[in-house]
Amino acid sequence: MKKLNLLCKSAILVIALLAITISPVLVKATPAPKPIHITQIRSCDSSGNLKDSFSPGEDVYCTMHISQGDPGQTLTDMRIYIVYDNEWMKIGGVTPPLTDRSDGYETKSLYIDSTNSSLIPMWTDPILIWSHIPTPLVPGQYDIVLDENHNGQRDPSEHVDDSDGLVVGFFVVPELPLGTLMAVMASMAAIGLAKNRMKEKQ
Ligand SMILES: [Ca+2]
Ligand SMILES: [Ca+2]
Ligand SMILES: [Ca+2]
Repeated sequence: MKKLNLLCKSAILVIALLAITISPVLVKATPAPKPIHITQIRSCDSSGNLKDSFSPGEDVYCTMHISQGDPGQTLTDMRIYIVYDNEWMKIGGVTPPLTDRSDGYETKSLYIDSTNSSLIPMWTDPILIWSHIPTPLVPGQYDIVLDENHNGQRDPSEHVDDSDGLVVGFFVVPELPLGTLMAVMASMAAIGLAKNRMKEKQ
């Protein structure tokens, strides 16, 4: 009888030890789902080809690169602003409010399901962010800002087409005779170069 009791106690001890050993493994087996992570936003055409120069009679699209996101994850009501070149940058330590210079900012939500989850990393389908109808695009130099938390300003973790401030997100170039066009582009490039030099000195 004593032998039987000893056997029972040993069995209980082994089961308890197994439970202690296995439980952390079981907890680890259900990791938290990975949230959607966007790494870039870039200007493109209606087919998703990256494009940085548009004429006033064209439409501007953008695409976002998603590096991570488990099924069921969402990002809701992100805003996509088109602003003048570097207009999103801090001035005197103050982050300026974003003012859209196109036909209004776009609102975009992302939802990851089991189908598109398997495609990540991926670029999103092109998103129309500035239509030339009814008003043609205004020539100039622009950046695209992804306001993920839709608070109307560019926070440090939020992406910009021109994230380093050294390159323009995209140009809208006037439709002019070739000679005039070359002169305009040369002057725009010179202005950009001068700005970059000023930034590097700061
Ligand atoms: Ca727009
Ligand atoms: Ca923001
Ligand atoms: Ca671009």
